[in-house]
Amino acid sequence: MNFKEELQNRVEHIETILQEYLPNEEGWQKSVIEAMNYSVLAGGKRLRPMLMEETYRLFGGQGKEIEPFMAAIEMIHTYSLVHDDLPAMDNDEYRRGRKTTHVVYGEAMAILAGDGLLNYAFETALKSFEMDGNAQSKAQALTVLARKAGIYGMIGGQTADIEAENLGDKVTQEHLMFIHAHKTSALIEAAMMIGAILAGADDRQIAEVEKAAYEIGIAFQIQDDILDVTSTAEELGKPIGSDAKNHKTTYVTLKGLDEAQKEQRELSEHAVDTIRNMGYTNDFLMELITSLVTRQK
Ligand code: GRG
Repeated sequence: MNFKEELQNRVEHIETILQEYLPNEEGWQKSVIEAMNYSVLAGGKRLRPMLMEETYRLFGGQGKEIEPFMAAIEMIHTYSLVHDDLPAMDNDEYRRGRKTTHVVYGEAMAILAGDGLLNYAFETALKSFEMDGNAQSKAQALTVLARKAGIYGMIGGQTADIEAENLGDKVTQEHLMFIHAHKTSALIEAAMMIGAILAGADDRQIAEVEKAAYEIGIAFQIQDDILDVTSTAEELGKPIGSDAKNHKTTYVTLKGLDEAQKEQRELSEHAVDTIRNMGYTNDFLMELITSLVTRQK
């Protein structure tokens, strides 16, 4: 089987898991649940649950306890996109090739859908305690999920990002790295660390995974910045040029396209080496990481 087919199989497998864990659209809260499910099922690369499961497999994990965490991280990621698209933030009309949640359901319902997804993510992850597996590892995984999504992770990064918008070209490399490390890498770190934790990796291995995931996240974000300049709206499923529109300093504006591409390749290669040097193999994971550098959407 080739990489593209394997990737497609994994996306389908993740979407089956998501369907299983998403709430039923019923009751007086039906509207918010519809908006939540619309947002999660809008498509997307499913990168975070994929990285989580592949890291779990890398360290020999075989159970189903990973599945509620896979659904949970995609719910948290989706909530962040729903809120990021709101008029008070980026005010975007399209995402994943479809109208954004606030355009379809109204602003109030989009805020609630984001809140609902964030909370439901933890309700979902907690279901892993009803399954086989080590309860202490699950508690550790929950701790990582909560922290990396919060003020010391993604929300912290989004805060620094919003403040950077008012600074124009005065944003420093240090400020930009804080944004990328927290807004983008933190959730990727959570995904891969949780995979490692649930598979029983030791503390040193978890720390190595965190380092590799940090680099993957930065490389992923640099490609996001590059695509905003070089891609098309059809390919991306969202408007291009939004960084320039919002006067954002990005890796590309700071370093230029060539240097950004070079650094991104180096980061990704280093991440692959870090994982290889741990002595475990997962060819699909390696190819997935490498493919992120050349992704077109
Ligand atoms: C609102 C708390 C809060 C956080 C928002 C994720 C985020 C933080 C903002 C979205 C904008 C952005 C460019 C974030 C950087 C991370 C990133 C590239 C997200 C898009 O992730 P993909 O490409 O999206 O994995 P799909 O649609 O494929 O799931």
